[in-house]
Amino acid sequence: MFLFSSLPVLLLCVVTASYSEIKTCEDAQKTCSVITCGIPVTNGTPGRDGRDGPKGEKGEPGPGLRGSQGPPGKMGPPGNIGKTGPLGPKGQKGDPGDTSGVEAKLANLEGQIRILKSELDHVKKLQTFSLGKKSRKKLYVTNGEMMPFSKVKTLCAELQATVATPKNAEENKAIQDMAPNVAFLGITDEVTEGQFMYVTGGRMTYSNWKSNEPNDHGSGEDCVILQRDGLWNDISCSSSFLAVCEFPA
Ligand SMILES: [Ca+2]
Ligand SMILES: [Ca+2]
Repeated sequence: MFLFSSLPVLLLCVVTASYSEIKTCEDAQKTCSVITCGIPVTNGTPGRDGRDGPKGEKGEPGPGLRGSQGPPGKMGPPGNIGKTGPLGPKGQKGDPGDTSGVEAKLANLEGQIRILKSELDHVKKLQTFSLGKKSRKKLYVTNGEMMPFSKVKTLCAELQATVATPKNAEENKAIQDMAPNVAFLGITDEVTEGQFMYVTGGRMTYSNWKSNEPNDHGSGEDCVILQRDGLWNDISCSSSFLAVCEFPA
């Protein structure tokens, strides 16, 4: 629209310029937007930069030097245990070791054991002579103390012995002769009333009861004592009597 509306003015300016040389171009510039003077025109200033173009393809690696290798990373977790490998080859037979030192020590120990055995036999003979009477294969020993039956059992067990238990008349006499007082025997009817058993196990096979005994008198009598006359009586286990232990000799 502006081009068409300004066209008559342009034509008028050209006509006016051609017909009237008196008018200067300076005058024409005041009224015309297009100058048709003969004055030479210089080039304008460069225009602004255009928009960025599309991204190009990745280029080749540059010619720069490659960096040095970094430090090794952290150690990873341990792997699973592998299978057992095959047996290795059998080794060569070794030289005989020096056993002279060991043999000497062994010989020394054997000598000491022989001396100890000899001393032990001597002590046993003295013990048999001084403390008890030996009946066949048994040795009876007392410390002369009076105590409840439970303590007698504990005392004999500590000595790796058992409470004196006569299983025939000869053994009963042996205990009677060595005991300076009324002694407990290793026999009770604690498990079943009236059924006397050995403390070491098994039913009683020999007895030497006093007449009218055992009577389980009063609140109950489950232990057995050997009287000074060699006869037996059932008695309370909590009463105190002589401790006599029995060793297999
Ligand atoms: Ca009883
Ligand atoms: Ca009784």
